[in-house]
Amino acid sequence: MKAVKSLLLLGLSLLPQLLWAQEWVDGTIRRIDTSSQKMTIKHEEIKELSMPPMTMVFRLKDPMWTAQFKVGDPIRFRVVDLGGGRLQVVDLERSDHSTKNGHHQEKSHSKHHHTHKD
Ligand SMILES: [Cu+2]
Repeated sequence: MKAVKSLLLLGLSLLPQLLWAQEWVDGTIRRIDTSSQKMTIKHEEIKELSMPPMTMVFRLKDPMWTAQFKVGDPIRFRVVDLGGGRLQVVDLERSDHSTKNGHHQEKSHSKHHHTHKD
């Protein structure tokens, strides 16, 4: 049993990250647990894991994230299923749309009605 388990762990660590965490998921941070390096995230649907939108706890790959992010932050993240119901966030970034000036204006002005020939 021990050999099987270590083989399994070895296999997981050798897999390239892209194979098991391609999908970026939108969410909002609800709670940050610094001591256990976990984050409660209200997340949108995760198709890779066949998971509907919900609020749940994730482990964090990088402990620094507990200091770099705060409750209420809108985020995008990628998650890996470690098995046994343990999910770990392996990529995390803020998805604050209001930080870029003029971004919204640019969107509202980009009309596609100029393709007609006069
Ligand atoms: Cu979930």
